[in-house]
Amino acid sequence: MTDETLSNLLTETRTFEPPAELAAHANVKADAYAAAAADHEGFWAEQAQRLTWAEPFTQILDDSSAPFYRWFADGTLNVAYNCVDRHVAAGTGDQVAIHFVGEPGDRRDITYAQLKDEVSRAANALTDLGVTAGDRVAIYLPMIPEAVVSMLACARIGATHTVVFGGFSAEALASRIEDCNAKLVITADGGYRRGSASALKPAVDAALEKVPGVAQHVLVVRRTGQEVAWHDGVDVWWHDAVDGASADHTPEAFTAEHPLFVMYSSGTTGKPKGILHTSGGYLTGTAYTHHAVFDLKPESDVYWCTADVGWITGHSYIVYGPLANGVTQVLYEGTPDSPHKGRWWEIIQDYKVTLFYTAPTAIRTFMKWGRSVPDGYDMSSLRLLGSVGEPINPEAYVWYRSVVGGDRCPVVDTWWQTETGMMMISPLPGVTAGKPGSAMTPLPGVDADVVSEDGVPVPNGSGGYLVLTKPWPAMLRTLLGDDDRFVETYWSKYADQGWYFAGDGAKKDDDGAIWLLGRVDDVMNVSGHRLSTTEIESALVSHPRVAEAAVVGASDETTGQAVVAYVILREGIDGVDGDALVQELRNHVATEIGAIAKPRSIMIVPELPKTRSGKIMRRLLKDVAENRTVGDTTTLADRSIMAALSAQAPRPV
Ligand code: 6R9
Repeated sequence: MTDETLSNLLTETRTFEPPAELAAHANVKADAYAAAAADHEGFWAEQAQRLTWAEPFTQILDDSSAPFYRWFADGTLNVAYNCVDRHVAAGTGDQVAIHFVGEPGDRRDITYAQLKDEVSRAANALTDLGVTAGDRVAIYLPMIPEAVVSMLACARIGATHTVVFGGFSAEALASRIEDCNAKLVITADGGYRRGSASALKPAVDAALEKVPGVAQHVLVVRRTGQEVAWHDGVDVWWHDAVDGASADHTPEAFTAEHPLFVMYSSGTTGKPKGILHTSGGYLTGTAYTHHAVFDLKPESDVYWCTADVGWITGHSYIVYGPLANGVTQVLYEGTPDSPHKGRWWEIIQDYKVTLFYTAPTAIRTFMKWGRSVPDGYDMSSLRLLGSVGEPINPEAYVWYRSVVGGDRCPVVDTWWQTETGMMMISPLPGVTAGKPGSAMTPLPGVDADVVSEDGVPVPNGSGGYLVLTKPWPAMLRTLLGDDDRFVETYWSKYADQGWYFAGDGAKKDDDGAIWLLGRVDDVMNVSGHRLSTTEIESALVSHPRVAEAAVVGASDETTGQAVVAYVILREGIDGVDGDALVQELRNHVATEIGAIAKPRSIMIVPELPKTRSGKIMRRLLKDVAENRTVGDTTTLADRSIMAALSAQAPRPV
């Protein structure tokens, strides 16, 4: 973030008080902060009572081998039972759990009773395919109900799932299947995206060829009906295996620390990190925050989170938190502009959505399309709006509040991470006044601070690094197979204090409210998705023409940041068709990682700016990418390089 944006942010003075009606009936009132501060562990033990435990826990937090914390460790539960069966047992089996809206217009309502049957059938089918507790299952599906069912079926039998976003390439899928040693892959023939059927199964076939001998079976949902290559003995149709299976399945209880899922996320090195979450603490944290931050009234609210289940937001706030709370929610398969730009607003109107959760990048896109689109729909059902994934700029916040929320709905800007599992810094809608651009204060039971390089909390009005100063139940437990990297990445910077280092810059305003300022490491945030500069650099360098590559995140009006790459060619530029090569390199990144990682622009350069010790100075490349006067170049080994680079305008593609 530039200094200019930073000062813009800090001169933002608008505040919006909680609506009186919401405040009067809010699920969580101001006293929760004091209660949690007085007894941190007691507070979370109380929240854990939202769940149904098979065997109650006797110990709350085990910090004996910190930072490998354990929560509720001697308690046992079944996560799927908590998300589905117990609602049926409580008599709300006829309530709709999922209003599914397919992109082509097909719709399906699934009640909790039906969801219980479907999850049970899938659990039996998985067992028949040889999956047992402790095994790993990779899920590579579009946003269809089977994605939710698959996750819950894994949870039900104690298998650990890893959901790989459908936009990722075969290469990325293969590395995840291999890294977590997935025994089964669940996929579909394809899904609908932007008005056409796009294939998924071929990527699974290609992935399995790259890592032979890992997955034993591929379970395939028929979604689009497109032709698929078939491998007898390996491939199994979902409708054959699941539809015919018994709907009777007794959920087994697992310990609270039983691994629930692994979510891969970009880190600062080329290799994605397998972030491991477990059961009891994770479900407690997501259920509580979903109840508190959305002020959820399960009997009357209709909730919609537009994230994909392939990301943590989909895990925590489509599947686990909301279903544990017995929500009725919308699940939408497609894109916001298919078949028309009012699709989302139409869905809100049709289902009378009351609670809506989306990302700033989507809001900025809608701003570009103009308010006349949402103005054409009746969205008076909405009562609360949420934002997640990246800092929301004040203008987008105000537009969201006014155009979508009719100036009556509070906006909750929720800061959290794949690693935190649950929302950490956010307003409570009935308590906290909202300031456009600020995530405000840590939630009850969460302890965060903004500190200097050497670990001193900064005074109000100053900036520093965001840290989490106490363990929380939904925290990641480790990085799969790499405890050292877990300790090194999150716990080494402030090891003396025992604080979790989030990797985000932040500022406290004069009232102590927290403003997030973006990543402080080499991780970019493109449309709310985390991408690692190093990962894209290594994808570029894997192309035979590329000798060296440097990637930076440049600010972008719509996507927050955009990928800008600089490459040095192996045999120089002579005789090269630059435009064709740039196109080829962009496609190469899409093949290696996925379309979301495609650079917005690639500059072919003769040299990269480096320090004398050989470190690429990305800060300077960012200046060029953002058309700024290049900053301090005194540490450069060769200062003439920057003049040459600046003279070369980014190649538009
Ligand atoms: C949930 C999710 C985490 C990173 C995080 C931060 C950024 C997320 C934010 C936000 C400012 C918010 N981030 N929410 N920044 N305000 N409300 O997005 O997880 O994909 O792991 O990304 O996203 O930089 O460190 P994940």
